[in-house]
Amino acid sequence: MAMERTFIAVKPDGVQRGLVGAIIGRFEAKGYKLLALKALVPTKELASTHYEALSSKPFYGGLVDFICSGPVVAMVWGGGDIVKCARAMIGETSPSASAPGSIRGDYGVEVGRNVIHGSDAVATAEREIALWFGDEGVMEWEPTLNQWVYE
Ligand code: DAT
Ligand code: MG
Repeated sequence: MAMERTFIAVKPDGVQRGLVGAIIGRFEAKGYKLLALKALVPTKELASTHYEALSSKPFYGGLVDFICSGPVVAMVWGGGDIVKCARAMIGETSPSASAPGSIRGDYGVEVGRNVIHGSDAVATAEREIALWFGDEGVMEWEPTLNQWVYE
């Protein structure tokens, strides 16, 4: 099983709605390890760089404004196959297409208020971790309960 890192962010709607604790709880309960966490109101530069692959989309401007509209909780989580598995925990891009039990399926209604971001591939995750955390440092540590999560 590949040990990976992924970038997760609770978007301004998730923070405003008081979902930070519930979302962190899901990743903790799954058995993943928290490697970095901070709260910030993203600058326009950070948000537009984060979403630059979508810059030709008609919703890009509104998306960037939304991400800058309030506090975001940015995190790095680590674990076995975490990039793909975190995306499954998050659900589909649209909450209305997301299964109940997934984060977007349980907490969201509209695509433009879908509560959470998760990296879509290992290379994207490393790019996003560098963009959001840079030289601030992301922890490396071995949880003492790893032996009860991994064989
Ligand atoms: P995801 O967040 O599932 O990786 P994405 O990378 O395709 O989805 O898009 C980034 C964000 O842009 C998404 O979380 C919400 C917004 N978005 C995507 N498609 C949209 C659409 N058709 N209308 C409005 N916002 C959209
Ligand atoms: Mg994406």
